[in-house]
Amino acid sequence: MLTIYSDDHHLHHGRCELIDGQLKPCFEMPSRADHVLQRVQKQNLGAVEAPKDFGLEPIARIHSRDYLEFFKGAWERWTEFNTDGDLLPYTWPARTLRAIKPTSLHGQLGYYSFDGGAPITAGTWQAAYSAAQVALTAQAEIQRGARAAFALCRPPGHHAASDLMGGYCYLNNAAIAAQAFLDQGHKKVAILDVDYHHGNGTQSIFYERSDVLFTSIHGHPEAEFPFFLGYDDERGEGAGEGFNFNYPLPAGSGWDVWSAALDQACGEIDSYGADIIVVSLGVDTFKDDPISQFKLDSPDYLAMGKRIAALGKPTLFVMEGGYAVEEIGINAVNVLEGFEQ
Ligand code: SP5
Ligand code: ZN
Repeated sequence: MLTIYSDDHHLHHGRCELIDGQLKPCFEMPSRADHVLQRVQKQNLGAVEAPKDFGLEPIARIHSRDYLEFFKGAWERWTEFNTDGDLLPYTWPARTLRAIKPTSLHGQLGYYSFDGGAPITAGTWQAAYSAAQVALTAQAEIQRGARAAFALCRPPGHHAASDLMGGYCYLNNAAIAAQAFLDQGHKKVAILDVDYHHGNGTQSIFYERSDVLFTSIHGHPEAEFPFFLGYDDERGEGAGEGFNFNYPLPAGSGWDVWSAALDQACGEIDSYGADIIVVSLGVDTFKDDPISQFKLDSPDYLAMGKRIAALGKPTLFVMEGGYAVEEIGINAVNVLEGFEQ
């Protein structure tokens, strides 16, 4: 399987995030992608290539122009404040406030985010832009006839909505790739989101559409980030009704419970008749993940890949979360190896 990877991800290295009342070093760190790349090479998964540049247009098919313009220019505006911290939001238009776009940098940052977990640093735009190109380059490989490809994206994307950053995500790499498949002639794309967290951004982007089926297995939002989306009664709206399937699971879920949900999600993907599968591949379901509560073990990821392969469709894997840095490579590449077995 071909892997697409860009060193540009090193340009994004947020300093800290708020965890249990303390500012801690960001869990979403550059070494994550480095470990996955090393494992790809160690296991001889296949060639590793740099992304091509497809420009901004395929990104603008998913993200609003005003959001992209804000994100691209935010760091430059922040340098005028002459502080050395990351750019982080601190006020959001929650209930009782107005969702209007203020003129100031921090007002706009609150307007274009849903949490304080997506710090903007000097290189964040370039890193996120390159991650989207990584996804698009892997997508093009499948478009040319490959059975599968691996987009080793960092920063991740599935929490990012059309005009919102959050949850370590800025540009929704999986959604951008799914849209590219449709724009290049495919009629039905299924997204299978196996990250521990609900892919709220991806769901919201396709919620009123029937050309993308969204399925997600994740920690129950009653108790887990992102809290405000990901319940099983969210089935899609309008033309999208019946094309959204959430499988929220309790803390402590292991492979037995998790794989039963995977079977159900795969059943929906089969019935839908997808041409293409896009997998939002987070491995924060691992038992030793520092911020998550599922109990998958490394061999389970081989079984996961095998089950996804049984769908029998061309499959694009897009890297999302996973914070047990020492094992992230083993677990992510196990999915890919399980798929190829
Ligand atoms: C892409 C992705 O996986 N994003 C996840 C963002 C999660 N942000 C909230 C983290 C809160 C962690 N709380 C853990 C408490 C441990 N004691
Ligand atoms: Zn996650």
